[in-house]
Amino acid sequence: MFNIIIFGPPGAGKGTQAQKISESYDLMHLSTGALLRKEVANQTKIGIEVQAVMANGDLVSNNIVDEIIKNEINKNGQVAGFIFDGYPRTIQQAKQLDKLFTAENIPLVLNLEVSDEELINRLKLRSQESGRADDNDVTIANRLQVYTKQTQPLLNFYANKNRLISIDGQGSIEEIFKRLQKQIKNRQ
Ligand code: B4P
Repeated sequence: MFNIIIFGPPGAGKGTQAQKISESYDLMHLSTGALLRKEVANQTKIGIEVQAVMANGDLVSNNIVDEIIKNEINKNGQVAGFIFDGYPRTIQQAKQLDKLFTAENIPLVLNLEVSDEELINRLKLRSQESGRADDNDVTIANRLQVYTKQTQPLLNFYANKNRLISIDGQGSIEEIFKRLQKQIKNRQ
């Protein structure tokens, strides 16, 4: 089993690149953002609980996302591997995820590096058509702050475990995908 975490701030291109990696390497794409948006759209118990938090650009509680991920992994035990997109976002989530894998198939972390200016431009552009409750000026600023405070510390966590590879996340989608493929080939 081969597993990858695609990491980066909001708007770094995680969703975009995760989809391409999923198709090319036959890995199951697990996006916590997409899974949570589905709960909201279906107005499930979880969806009702998390919708205001998400619309505000804050993080949903660790217990909810940890449970969603654990269920998805258990449901899909036969796949060749997973690509985690938007998960983990806190140290607690990272520790929880590690418990689900053995040393041989512990996920590799591919970090997309993008300047704040470019992130804001991309998210503002997406806000014109996405219809996402969290794609607006105030919430975009909050999401970047939340990333810096709660998610960025994971870079050190993974660097200390020699699992972190940082990639230039600026350029065309195809250019970035080629950079990612090169790193995946080296580690597969
Ligand atoms: P996510 O859905 O993960 O949203 P995101 O961080 O904005 O990333 P996304 O994948 O959408 O953006 P991408 O970079 O692909 O999370 C949404 C919310 O869910 C969170 O704020 C939180 O409330 C909750 N949540 C999710 N996971 C959680 C967790 N683990 N714990 C707690 N809460 C959680 O794309 C951005 C834009 O850039 C797109 O329009 C794309 O087309 C464009 N783009 C991509 N690559 C480009 C390139 N190379 N050049 C130009 N544009 C590009």
